[in-house]
Amino acid sequence: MEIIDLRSDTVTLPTQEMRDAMARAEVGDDVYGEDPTINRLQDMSAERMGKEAALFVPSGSMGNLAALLAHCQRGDEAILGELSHPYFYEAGSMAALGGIQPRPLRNQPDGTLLLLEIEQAIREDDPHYPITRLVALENTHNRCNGIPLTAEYIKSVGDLTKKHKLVLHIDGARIFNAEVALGVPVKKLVAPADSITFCLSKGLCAPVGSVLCGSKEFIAKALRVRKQLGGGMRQAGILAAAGIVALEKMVDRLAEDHERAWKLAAGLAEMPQLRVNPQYTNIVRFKLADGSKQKPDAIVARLAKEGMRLGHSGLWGFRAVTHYGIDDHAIEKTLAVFHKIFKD
Ligand code: TLP
Repeated sequence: MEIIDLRSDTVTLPTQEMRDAMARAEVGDDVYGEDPTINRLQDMSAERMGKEAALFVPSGSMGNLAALLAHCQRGDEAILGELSHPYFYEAGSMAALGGIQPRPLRNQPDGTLLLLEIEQAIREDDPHYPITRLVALENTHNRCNGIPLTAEYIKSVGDLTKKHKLVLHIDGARIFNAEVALGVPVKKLVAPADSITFCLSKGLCAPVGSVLCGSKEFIAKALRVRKQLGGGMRQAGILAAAGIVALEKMVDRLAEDHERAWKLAAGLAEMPQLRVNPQYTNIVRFKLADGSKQKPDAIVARLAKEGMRLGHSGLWGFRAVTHYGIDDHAIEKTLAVFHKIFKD
């Protein structure tokens, strides 16, 4: 059966060019810093992000955690959005493994945190309080409909963190979707940040891996943390080779994913049974209209019978994510199946 998998852009498969590059990759022991392909990917990543250095890590979650552990001490506080990935979806790792206290603030519908609320959350120097160390932003913002944060907003948060001698980390798992959607170079988007994690294995289709970027001093600390977390890999140049193809070949085409997400959102919005959130990049979030007789689980099961997979939870409704494996036909078929479900 034809499978249309809209659950996430994490389901993308490596392209043939990636598989060829992986087969040919020159490798070495990266724990000794001797894998030439990883070294090349790290250099390219640092260059692309406008930072001094970079570190290849197995996942976005490890990239965020390594950043938090390298920046913060036990008992420090990290200000971040209540809908942000490190707070919502990383199994409480910063608290469990780093003794870092998260200070969640309300995310605005546009994914931002209010500057005033950040400023109010910064602790005074008082032994009763934890030390505020870090602010984290997410760009694009998954739970906020994949919205990209603008360079102006990020700069205003960077000005604030500098003023208060705090660190700014960006979870840029989908930062290239932001670059493409805003038409602003990624270097400019991340310039105010002290560190940034971006993912190679989402819309960019590499099978594994994320990259953490920042100053040389910060990356040296993060390298030790990566080892503590068991993330020091050996001949992983075989993975980095796919990451290099991801960076060189897969960024510009993200515009196609955004266009298809727009078509999907527009088609779903025509159905009175659904309420579709605003769409910005490759993420479409929607819910059943109030009073609907349909049950979300039944819809998911019915879609599955037709070979279609969607993200769903009682907490946030449906999520459909477009990616390299989703073509125009997949969008048309998805819309046709929804029409059929609502007709029956
Ligand atoms: N997000 C996944 C799930 O974990 C929710 C997805 O399907 O979207 N930052 C952001 C903004 C992410 O969306 C994700 C993955 C991560 C970090 C973590 O990346 P991985 O899965 O590589 O640990």
